[in-house]
Amino acid sequence: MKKIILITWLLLSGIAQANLLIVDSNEDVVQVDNNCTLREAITAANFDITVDQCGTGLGDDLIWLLINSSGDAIQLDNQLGIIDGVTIQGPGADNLVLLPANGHSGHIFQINTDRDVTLQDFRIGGAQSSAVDVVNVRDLEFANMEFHNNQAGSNEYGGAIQADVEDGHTLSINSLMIDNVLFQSNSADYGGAVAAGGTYDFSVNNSEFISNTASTIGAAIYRYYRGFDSIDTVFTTIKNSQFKENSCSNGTVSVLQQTLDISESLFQNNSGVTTINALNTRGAIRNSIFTGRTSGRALTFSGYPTALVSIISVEFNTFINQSSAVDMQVGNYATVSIQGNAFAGSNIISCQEINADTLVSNGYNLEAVGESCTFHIDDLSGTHAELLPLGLYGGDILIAPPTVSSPLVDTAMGCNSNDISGVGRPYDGNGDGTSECDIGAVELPEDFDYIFINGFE
Ligand SMILES: [Ca+2]
Ligand SMILES: [Ca+2]
Ligand SMILES: [Ca+2]
Ligand SMILES: [Ca+2]
Repeated sequence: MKKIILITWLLLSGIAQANLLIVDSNEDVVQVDNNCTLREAITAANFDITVDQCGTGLGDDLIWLLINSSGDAIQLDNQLGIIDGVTIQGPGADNLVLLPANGHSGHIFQINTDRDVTLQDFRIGGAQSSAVDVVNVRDLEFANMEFHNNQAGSNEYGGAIQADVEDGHTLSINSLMIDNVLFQSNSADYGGAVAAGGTYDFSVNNSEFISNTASTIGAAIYRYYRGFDSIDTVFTTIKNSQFKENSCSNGTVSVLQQTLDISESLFQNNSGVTTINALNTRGAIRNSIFTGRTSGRALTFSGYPTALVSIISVEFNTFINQSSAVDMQVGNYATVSIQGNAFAGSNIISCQEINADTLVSNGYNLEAVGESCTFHIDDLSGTHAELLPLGLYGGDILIAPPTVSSPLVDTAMGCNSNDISGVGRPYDGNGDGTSECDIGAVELPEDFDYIFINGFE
């Protein structure tokens, strides 16, 4: 049945020339023995030839890994080279892992084609060299995958994915899309999970980055473009994703020269000097939660005198940090506007300007302790946010909703997108018949009982 669905999909998907190649063995040999290994299927797909029982490749092929007993593995003796357009479809990340055999210290995949490549529905673990190394590719997509415990080798960037044009590791790539992928405990000097330098489009949706580390820059993501001309045309989009317990002295997510759009995401218990390090960057950070810091900074913005000033808007986020943590620092050659944020932690200095008049408040911010961010007539300073504890309130992402009586509810203007749970806003949270925006990342729904949903009273 699955096979029929896949073939139908293939026919309907507009791929003029492609074949379905079905892998039915978890061995790693190329040998005529009446089966089809992954290495045989990739060989058939690369050269559009017939290999053993795989069938014959033709154009941009689909390789289906029909190895779906729970916990199955393919141990690779050396890297798999992809040199033609292909989709490699696994049986689910829980059902199949690709890992290096003893003695293989190279990549799991190396991609070198001018066609599109998609890897989906399997797991890669334990690579001692960037798990996926990109030399050339057109559109590259990872979907429904997991990367565990992969580490970059010496002089490599990106423990899981090395796609860095800017620093010379990758020659060409049109776009990199990451959708529903878990990156856990990967490491590198630059980009513990992903190194994605260059001018191509980079997007992350619905993904998790947990316990990744980098020794130099970007525990989860390293995304630098060092030119000074393309700031408005280089896009980094991060949406509906979670970054937890990643560690690097210089940023969990480190970006240079980008138009940045971070929304509906959770940043929790990341360590190092800063969670987001945005240099020479424009764009917006919206509807996200930054929590769990007792020192360092959640957001750091600065620039270079040789470039256009970086301009960021920070809107409708919730910050829950304590002690000496700073929620946001505006450094040299950066300008930041804030609106509708809840600076809800007990830290005294939520906003820090290196130079005067670089932070602009457009109102509707609340600051629990102090008044470092709250100087607009429509801001609230020294006001407790009255949040419920960070927890799962019916969704799949930790949130800290306002209580019904919170001063956050129905006291803001200008929220024109979803809250962190992806729910459209505003709602009428105070029951007066008028739907207005709540300050912070979480919009209190109408007639919704969080306490009941959360299972305690
Ligand atoms: Ca064979
Ligand atoms: Ca082919
Ligand atoms: Ca509301
Ligand atoms: Ca209302």
